Amino acid sequence: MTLTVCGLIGSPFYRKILTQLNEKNVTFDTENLNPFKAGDDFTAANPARRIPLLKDSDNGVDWVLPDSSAIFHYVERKIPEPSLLPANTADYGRALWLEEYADTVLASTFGLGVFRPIVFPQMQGKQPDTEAALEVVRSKIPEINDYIEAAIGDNDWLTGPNFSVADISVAVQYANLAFAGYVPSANRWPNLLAFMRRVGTRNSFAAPHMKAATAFAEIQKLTVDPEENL
Ligand SMILES: N[C@@H](CCC(=O)N[C@@H](CS)C(=O)NCC(=O)O)C(=O)O
Repeated sequence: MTLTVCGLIGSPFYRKILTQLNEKNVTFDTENLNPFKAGDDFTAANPARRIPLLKDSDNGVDWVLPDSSAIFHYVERKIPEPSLLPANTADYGRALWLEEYADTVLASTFGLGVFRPIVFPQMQGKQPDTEAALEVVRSKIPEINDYIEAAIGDNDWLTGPNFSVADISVAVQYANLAFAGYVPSANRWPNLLAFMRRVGTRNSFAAPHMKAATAFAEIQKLTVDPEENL
């Protein structure tokens, strides 16, 4: 079996799958795939033209699976241990919901609202759109932080006693906010900050995260006035 994950290290969805496979302790290959530059074969593999993609040699050379959620649950079935899905049914349902919430609301608010206006212009030698990003940090992100803060509560992980798909999906999205320069206030959202630190101690997450952090090291970060308590 050779699993190959295609994408870019800056993509939270790509790192979601790298973290999962690292948790499984399996060897796998990676392939650089830039969704903005890929050719027609990318459209054939995924008409939505989004990364990541997964290739699995067990299924033949033409087999390719798009979408981080489809890939994640495919891998869970193929390599069940250690499981990243809660054993308890209620927790399992919550984990699927939080994966969906992270992949949609967090991804669009953090990615399109903050990461892109800060990082993308700089990749083309232009100035970041700091005002646009700050507007999203002020108007949309606090309510998301409140929701995740309450979902964590006094627990280590979002859904039950073990690290799960929910934790990975949420953490990779907050990581991209940090690459753009925004880290939620530790006074206002202490559970969220403690959660991010806890996730950061796992090698499965930290290894791809550090690679991405290095790639964005030179980016001029967003600065938020501490007085705003954001
Ligand atoms: N629902 C998809 C979303 C993937 C996604 O949006 N990937 C971004 C990179 S982080 C992408 O490929 N964007 C290309 C574009 O916007 O054209 C998943 O879970 O894989």
